[in-house]
Amino acid sequence: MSGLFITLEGPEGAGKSTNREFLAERLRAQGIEVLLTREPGGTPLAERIRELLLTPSDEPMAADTELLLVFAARAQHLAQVIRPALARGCVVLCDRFTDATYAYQGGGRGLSQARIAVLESFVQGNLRPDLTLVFDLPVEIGLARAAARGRLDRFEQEGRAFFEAVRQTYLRRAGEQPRRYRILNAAQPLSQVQQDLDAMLGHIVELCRG
Ligand code: Z5A
Repeated sequence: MSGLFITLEGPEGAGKSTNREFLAERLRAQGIEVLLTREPGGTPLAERIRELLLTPSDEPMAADTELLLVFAARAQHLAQVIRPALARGCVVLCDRFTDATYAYQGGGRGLSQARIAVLESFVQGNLRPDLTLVFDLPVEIGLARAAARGRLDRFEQEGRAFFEAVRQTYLRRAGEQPRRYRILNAAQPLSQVQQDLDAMLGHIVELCRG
């Protein structure tokens, strides 16, 4: 038995967490077993790595350190949570995965996509998401939503150019592999975004049922 791996991606404030819950409810209503998780994190050890990544610090974090920490957390998450759940036949809904590494460490920090691809193969082998939903929205709307929540994390303190590069990397990757990605307009009111998700539900349920 093998489950289905669905990832939710997009810039800050795009509504990934909100819509992850919504999608999980819809799938469970169809009798599908769903596991919700997130990156960086998803296990106690990976959540500790998340803290290192998100907490602002006086010591600047080298881009390579950031990249390796992201993949260290991912290796733990895959071993403890994602692979076992897929082996049980679950649908795994994961808030961010390696597309975020291409977007933030690649697009944002300027690390080479080829170097990220080496680590992707090393840590994941052949495992890639079956479906990736990209919640897309203009940078200023996402940053305003993040700012409205209060204290900014280490990534949210970056400038506009960083987030523009993040957004463009997501859109480029989605354009290159249209079979795997679906782009949602996350600048719309939440009710409309969720109508758009409902419109995709038939396709997602079909994928879940193999
Ligand atoms: N990161 C990385 O660099 N490399 C990697 O490989 C990975 C991650 C995996 C943590 O991720 C950081 O890790 C992230 C990238 C980096 N950078 N940052 N910052 P995260 O997913 O935990 O952080 P986040 O993207 O900042 O989460 P977020 O801001 O919570 O975004 P969200 O989950 O997409 O949004 P939300 O929490 O569902 O909604 C945010 C607010 O907007 C909330 O008040 C909602 O009620 C509201 N909202 C949502 N949708 C709407 C609509 N449609 N209209 C109006 N308001 C809305």
